[in-house]
Amino acid sequence: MGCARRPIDGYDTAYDRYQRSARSRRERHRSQRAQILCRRGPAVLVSLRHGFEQMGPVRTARTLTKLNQQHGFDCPGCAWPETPGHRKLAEFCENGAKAVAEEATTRTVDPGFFARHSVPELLARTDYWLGRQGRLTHPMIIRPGSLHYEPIDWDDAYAVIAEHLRALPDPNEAIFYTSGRTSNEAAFLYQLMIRAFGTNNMPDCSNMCHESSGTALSETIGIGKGSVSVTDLEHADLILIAGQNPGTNHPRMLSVLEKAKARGAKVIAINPLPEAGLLRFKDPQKARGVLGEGVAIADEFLQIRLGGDQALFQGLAKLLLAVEDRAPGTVLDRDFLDRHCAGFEQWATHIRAVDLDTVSTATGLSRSQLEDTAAALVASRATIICWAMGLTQHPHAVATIEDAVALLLMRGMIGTRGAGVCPVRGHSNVQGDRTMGIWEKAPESFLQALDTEFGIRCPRQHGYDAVDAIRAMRDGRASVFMAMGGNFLSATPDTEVTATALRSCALTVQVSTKLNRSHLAHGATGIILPTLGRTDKDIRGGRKQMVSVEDSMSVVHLSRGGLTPASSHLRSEVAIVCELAQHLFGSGHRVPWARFADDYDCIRDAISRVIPGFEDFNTRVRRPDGFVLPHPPRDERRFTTDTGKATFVANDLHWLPVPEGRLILQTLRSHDQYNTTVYGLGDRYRGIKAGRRVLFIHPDDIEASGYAPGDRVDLVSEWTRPDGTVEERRAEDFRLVPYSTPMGNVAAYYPETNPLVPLDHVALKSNTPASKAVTVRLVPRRAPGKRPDGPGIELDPKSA
Ligand SMILES: Nc1nc2c(c(=O)[nH]1)N[C@H]1C(S)=C(S)[C@@H](COP(=O)(O)OP(=O)(O)OC[C@H]3O[C@@H](n4cnc5c(=O)[nH]c(N)nc54)[C@H](O)[C@@H]3O)O[C@H]1N2
Ligand SMILES: Nc1nc2c(c(=O)[nH]1)N[C@H]1C(S)=C(S)[C@@H](COP(=O)(O)OP(=O)(O)OC[C@H]3O[C@@H](n4cnc5c(=O)[nH]c(N)nc54)[C@H](O)[C@@H]3O)O[C@H]1N2
Ligand SMILES: [Mo]
Repeated sequence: MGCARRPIDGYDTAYDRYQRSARSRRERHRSQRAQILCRRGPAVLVSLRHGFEQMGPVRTARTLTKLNQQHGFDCPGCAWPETPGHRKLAEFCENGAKAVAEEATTRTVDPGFFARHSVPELLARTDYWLGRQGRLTHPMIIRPGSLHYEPIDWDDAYAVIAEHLRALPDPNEAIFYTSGRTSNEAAFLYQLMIRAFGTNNMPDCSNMCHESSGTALSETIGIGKGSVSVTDLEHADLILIAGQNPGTNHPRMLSVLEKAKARGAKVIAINPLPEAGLLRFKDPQKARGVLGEGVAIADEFLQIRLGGDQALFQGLAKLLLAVEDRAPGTVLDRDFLDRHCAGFEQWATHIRAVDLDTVSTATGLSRSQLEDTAAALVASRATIICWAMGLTQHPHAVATIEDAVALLLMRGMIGTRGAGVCPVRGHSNVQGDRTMGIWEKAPESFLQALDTEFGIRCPRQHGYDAVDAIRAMRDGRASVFMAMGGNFLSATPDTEVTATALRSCALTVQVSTKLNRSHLAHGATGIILPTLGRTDKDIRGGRKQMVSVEDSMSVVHLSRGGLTPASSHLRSEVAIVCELAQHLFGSGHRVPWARFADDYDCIRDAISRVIPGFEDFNTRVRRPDGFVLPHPPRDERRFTTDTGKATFVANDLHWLPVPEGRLILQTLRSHDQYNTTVYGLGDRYRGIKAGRRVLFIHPDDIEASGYAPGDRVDLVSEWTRPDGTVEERRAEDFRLVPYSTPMGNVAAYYPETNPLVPLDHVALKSNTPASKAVTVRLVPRRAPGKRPDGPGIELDPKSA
């Protein structure tokens, strides 16, 4: 038992405790699988510690040995694909295992819990505390004027919801949110129910996430998804990783990058922060965890200023054009440009006018760094650009990504081996949910196919995205809000505004696995419907049902939960949608809801007739590694844009200058959270031991603002309205942590900082909150001595 004897990071103690306390031989025997996992190293040990704490050793072993296996369940962590073919026993990472432990916990939040704790009391708790209380076990309702949730029967809950929906003067006064964990099957039925009801109001987490990528990619290459596979990454010469922290958020990606490097690929990290996983790495599946004295994944680190990436991509394009001018034929793929592209000449003229000094100012990078990077691009025969939230959550995010695409197009580097675009998705099925029609502006072809399959008439008017949904509730244009998963209140910007918007609703409904802050900002009536998660066994129609998901690289595969659910009252998301639809539409509706609820194969059959690429869905999804959806640029260099060509877009250059006496704040994830779910209060990759209310700031900026490292301050954000007046928002009590970040650029954790993000501060075209580009200033604390690590998000409990 290597792991028990080798104390690393102190994480062996949970295992030791178990060894001492294991009561029966049988339990010991069953834990052997856990021991096998133990031998895989400390990152796995951290996973086990979380597992043991939340669900005990036996359930931990049973769970982790099924994670990402062909007959197991898909990791609810991130959307990074599994390695096709032979899978390792531990085909998961530390953070995936934490996500699983969080869901598979044996702790429960039952009616007694809600009787003990009123909503105002729960509002004063931290997000960390809320998340640790366990799985929701019963449908609950809070009635007008009450301070407590109380139990309600499923049928009664459906009746209340259906009644509210039917009473609306216009279906567009209802809003239906989706988070990205929802399976394909549930998502397909959910959007069907919503459209049959009569609205396209389907905001989803994508609106806060990769919407900018989808928008930019649709405009340039005709499809809003990435064009590369894992194999492409392994065959690339050069991989740029911009605005992404894979060591924390997509750890399994690092193993692929390591393989690529072994084959000679060069990796360039573009980030304001020296993120640990990129700069010091060890395979999380076989060695001492991502940290330790590992190797650098990145060959080069460009410490870019926040929001400087568009300037970088344009500057690099200019340098590449200059090389082509000096040595024609060395850079441009003329054949590809002539055959497949539109707008190149106009774009090139625009790019030639870019001023490289401006690029240096905007990026904070020296001329030689730019030239070296350009040289690496010229030398590479196959380049991949990967990115995540560091590019998408800026005001000029869409233009930035379009400029990244142009850098590849000019060299013909799309639809060839080892090259292309790689937006790395977040939620494990966020891409699949969009494919299934969770989209406020789904295309006509999709709506028509639904009409034909089900004999309904889908509404054509575009619906609200997340930001517009908040505006609609705030302004009284919507009064019923339903969420399929997620934590709308904490994930969206402008927390106070969003809370007021939700509280102004007549009804809010949350389909959830765990308690979160959104349950506490409810409408006059609030309902919680507890649901099965990815890990749970789902028995319907007398047999075990399976669902499917689509990963970041368009691979669709099955997920089968195997654990005994936390309570016998839980229902699957599919069942909840079907049962609600039956209450809403009555019997005899054209959609066979009852059949769908009892046989998920029937849902897949319907999907196979509605959505291109899903032909023969039930057969192909049962293949060991599932199947890959079509992607015209990747498969046949076909571009389904308006012009039928890959499009160069000439974008004006934007960046984020730092106003005098102010700082630009990015809001990001720690190593110990999953979006709004906080696993722990530390961030060991950034050296934070406890406490999430920290501000990472350049030491000179601390000094210039008259503070000392460790001082605690309030943050005030500033937002200039179109009429020139300035709005201010405040978040209290952040500790100043000197850190390696560009001058004028600071970082702090989401969701604690969401109250600072103005609702109207969004990316052009994608309407994504620009939560990595918030202008702030430091001010002395308003309430010194207050709680050191208070509620994740400050909301006034009295206004509940
Ligand atoms: N363990 C864990 N895994 C997760 C999640 C989680 O919360 N926890 N969340 C999931 C989800 S939904 C998503 S979308 C992904 C998110 O994955 P990431 O995008 O990696 O998440 P963030 O923490 O927002 O990190 C953004 C990164 O971009 C950098 N950055 C910020 N602004 C800029 C900029 O202007 N330019 C450049 N070049 N870099 C910039 C930041 O320094 C940081 O490294 O992860 C998914 N996986
Ligand atoms: N300031 C700032 N804000 C951000 C971001 C940022 O970087 N900065 N990132 C944005 C991004 S990228 C995203 S994706 C969003 C995330 O937004 P969301 O997806 O809305 O938020 P999560 O925190 O992932 O949702 C967690 C909740 O989902 C529920 N849940 C978990 N699993 C299941 C399930 O299987 N079924 C159901 N029905 N419920 C489940 C649990 O109740 C849990 O409390 O946040 C966005 N907000
Ligand atoms: Mo995301």
